[in-house]
Amino acid sequence: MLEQLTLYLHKLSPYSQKAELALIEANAPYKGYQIDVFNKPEWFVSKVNPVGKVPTVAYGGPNVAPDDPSPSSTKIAESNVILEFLADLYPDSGLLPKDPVSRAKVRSFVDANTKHFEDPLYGFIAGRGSYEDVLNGVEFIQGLLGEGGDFAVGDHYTIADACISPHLARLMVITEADSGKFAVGMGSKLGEELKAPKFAKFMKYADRVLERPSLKQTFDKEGVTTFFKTFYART
Ligand SMILES: N[C@@H](CCC(=O)N[C@@H](CS)C(=O)NCC(=O)O)C(=O)O
Repeated sequence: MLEQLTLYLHKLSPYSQKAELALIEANAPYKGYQIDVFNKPEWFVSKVNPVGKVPTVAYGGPNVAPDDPSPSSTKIAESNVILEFLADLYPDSGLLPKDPVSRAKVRSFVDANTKHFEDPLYGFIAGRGSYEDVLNGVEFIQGLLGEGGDFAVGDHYTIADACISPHLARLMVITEADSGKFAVGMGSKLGEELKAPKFAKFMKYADRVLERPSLKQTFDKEGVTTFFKTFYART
């Protein structure tokens, strides 16, 4: 029998959203608990995650209140590790396919997302990365997308889709709202450039995963737009 699972998250955190997406797609029961990452409770750092980051999962142990975590639950940090853990907990969810080749493809996609898409995207939003690196990342990801299947790998939602969808949602925010620390107009320019036939496969994939109920349920578009406008305000 599965044990209690508490997800410590922040509603605007893309990394937290990855974990929530996987939990929802697996139909998994969980308790979500919001952590104010700008003013972290002392107990979160001392009892849940010494690094103080969300997402973090507390799995097992007694069914305690999230703000009174038990030392006997296992604490799991890092969004991609959490995705793998959830796929292991729910082997019939399809979050990881059964056959070794497809599993390797999903894991390669997760790795590529971190290196080629996630990092360049937030570098660009924070004003320390380049526009070209984001476009190169889009091209790299597009090259990994399978033919015909609706999802990143094959015809089933996997942790590959869960890991990239929060970033696709934020990519669309910066192209629509031009909000971020990059030069004025570069977000809109990116949006225009992505409409080119060259990126059609990537955009079709993005549209498809952004339409999923799990994405809509976990994405506070207005909150993220405001956050990008204020936290990454141009000075
Ligand atoms: N590599 C980590 C990144 C997690 C992360 O940076 N989380 C941010 C929120 S988006 C956080 O908790 N920041 C608080 C802090 O760094 O003190 C993951 O994939 O889980």
